[in-house]
Amino acid sequence: MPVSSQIVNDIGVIVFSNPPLNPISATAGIPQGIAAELDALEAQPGVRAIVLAAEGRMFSAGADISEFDRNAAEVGGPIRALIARLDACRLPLVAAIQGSALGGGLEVALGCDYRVAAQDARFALPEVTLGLIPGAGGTQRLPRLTGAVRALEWIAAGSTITAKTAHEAGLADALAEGDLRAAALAFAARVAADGRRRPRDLPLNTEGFDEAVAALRAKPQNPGLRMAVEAAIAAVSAGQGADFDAGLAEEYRIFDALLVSEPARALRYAFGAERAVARVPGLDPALRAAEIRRVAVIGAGTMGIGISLAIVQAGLQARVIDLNPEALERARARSEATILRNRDRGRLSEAAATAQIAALSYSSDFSDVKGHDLIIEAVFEDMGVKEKVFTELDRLADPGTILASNTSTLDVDRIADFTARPEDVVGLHFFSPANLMKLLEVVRGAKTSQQTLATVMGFARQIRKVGVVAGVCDGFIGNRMFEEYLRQAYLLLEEGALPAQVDGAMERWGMAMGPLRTMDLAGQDIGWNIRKRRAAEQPDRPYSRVPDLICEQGWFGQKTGRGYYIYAEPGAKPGVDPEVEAMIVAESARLGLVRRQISDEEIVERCLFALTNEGARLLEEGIAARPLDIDTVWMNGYGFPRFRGGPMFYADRVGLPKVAARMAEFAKGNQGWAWAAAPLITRLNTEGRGFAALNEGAK
Ligand code: 3H9
Repeated sequence: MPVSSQIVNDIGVIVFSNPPLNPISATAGIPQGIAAELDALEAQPGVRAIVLAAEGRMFSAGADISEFDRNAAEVGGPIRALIARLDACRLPLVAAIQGSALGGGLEVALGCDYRVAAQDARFALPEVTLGLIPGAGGTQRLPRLTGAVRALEWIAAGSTITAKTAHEAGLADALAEGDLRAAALAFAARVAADGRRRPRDLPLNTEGFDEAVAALRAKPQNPGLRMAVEAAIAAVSAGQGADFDAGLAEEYRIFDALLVSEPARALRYAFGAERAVARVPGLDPALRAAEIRRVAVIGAGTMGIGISLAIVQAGLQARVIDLNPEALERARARSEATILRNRDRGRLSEAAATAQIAALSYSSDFSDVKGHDLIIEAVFEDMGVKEKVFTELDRLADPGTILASNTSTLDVDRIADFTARPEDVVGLHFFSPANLMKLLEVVRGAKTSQQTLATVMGFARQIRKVGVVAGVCDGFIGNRMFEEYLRQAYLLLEEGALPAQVDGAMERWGMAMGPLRTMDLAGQDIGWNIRKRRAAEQPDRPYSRVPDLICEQGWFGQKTGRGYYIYAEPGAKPGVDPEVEAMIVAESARLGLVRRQISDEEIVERCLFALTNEGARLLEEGIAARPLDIDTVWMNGYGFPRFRGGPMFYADRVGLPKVAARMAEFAKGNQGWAWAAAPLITRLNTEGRGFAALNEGAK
């Protein structure tokens, strides 16, 4: 039974259960079940108060997101009806909260008179992260408990509140010492005689509200979040009139409208996609990931440092191995400085910082690769160097150890064949800075075993990365698509745009950083090397010369002070570089191209549809299993705005027939060969389907 009740002495206890995270799902009968148990308990003459509790590790993860694509009334109806039923109850109500009370889960608890929480409980109204606001009274009841300013700040940021802060702020009424259920029962017995104390009846403190609104509006915010923040301001403001129900109705109206908005659809998709990537097609779901505790990282360069930090941040041991003792010393110094900076900024406790430093060790002796569950190679990107490393790993590593390469472009199958155990070899492509970036491309070689794959997917989760499986090809999913995106950015320069226009258009559209600024940040020299190799390997796919012209000057981006822009120092704001602009204009003339005004719309379409087209090829080739894998890569590794849902989702929203028509137009222009439509796009259009059809069954 998802909801049950009992009477303990003279207190009714309702317990609901919808494992693993107790979403308030109407399909599972949770809101209806709670209301029914309430009816039954209220009808019992001896019952003096009621405790509402949940089974499992958390009180509730909120309304059931998987039900959100129904019509708005069906989404809001059941949970709102439950809370209205709580309002109408004659007996005092106490929520007993363990783990997290999120979104609609917290709103149900706010429909009770009191909240008793475990010491380690967490509270949040995280709806803005889904492009929404709380839609079951959260924007109306929370302000009455904590004051409007605090409530607005928490709702607008989707903040997670600790039990201690919740208690101080009036959101939690008591923190349980020991057993939560017993504490809630004792609390209920104490307040039973006091009658009801509904949050909706409490006075509202609005002191400082206008200033808080002004401060929120002054904060830079991406356009996706901005909409939800404005909605939160409107809803909390609506609660300041005399009529509670009018405020509530306004909140419902705003929530229902947001639910069908494009950003909310995209953010919902992103939420589901980031979880669906863990269910790898063809991988036996019954296979359990082997436990990874000790990891060796070969190479003490930037990637090695970032990877080892990501590992110790997750509580595992990392040993950095590099034959050069000076490189090791530099790595140690940089890693410790990063950890201590995190401590100084309050992101880490003293104890956690000490533990992370202790979990890192360094060795210049290659035979120390022994005794590890996983070895991640992060050495120079050259097949000869990889061959040496993997031959040695094969000779020295314990049997069964997983051997991973952090290569970003090289052939993982060739690397695997340097060993006599290719089934244990896999690609783990981290993104820089590896301690911060969420994405981990897991490259499945032709001989990678199911067990190896299952274990590294488990490892990705352990180190809090979003692991996405890719097949072997030059660039895997992300970089292969990035190549086509950059190709268009460079061609746009040749045809008439300037760097700031290209970047500005993409950033206004929502990309975290425009393509040229990204290259300046990453360092142009890496791309230059790749282009030289590709020029030899793929002479039929010529590249614009613009980036090479800049590299030939030794202008590699931020680290050299110049790239597409001028930088006073690394990390400084990019300044327009007239010399670069002159070089671009001269290149157009050399090519005989008459420079033209290019609209922001064309810039955005060309950069994005180039991604979509290459993404479709990756699907055809089986490099990416589903469109959602591609979208997850882009949202987590390349600053693609979550409120747009990724390049494949976005193309569906534009409409694949329109995308194909625009590509056909572009094919008539400069370097039109790059716009040959992927057969998959043509096929889907013929069938009247979109990429979404290829995601079906992922749940
Ligand atoms: C809301 O409440 C609106 C209301 O204000 C108004 C309504 C009218 N629903 O993330 P995990 C699934 S909006 C359905 O891997 P973790 C998840 O998909 C909601 N399913 O675990 C996954 O399924 P699968 C406000 C949900 O421990 C499984 O549970 N709430 C929900 O890493 C495990 O999830 C939020 O925004 C849900 N609400 O993280 C919280 N939540 O195994 C959203 C999870 O099939 N949830 N699932 O892939 C989270 O942020 C994380 O799941 C959480 C746990 C931190 C709770």
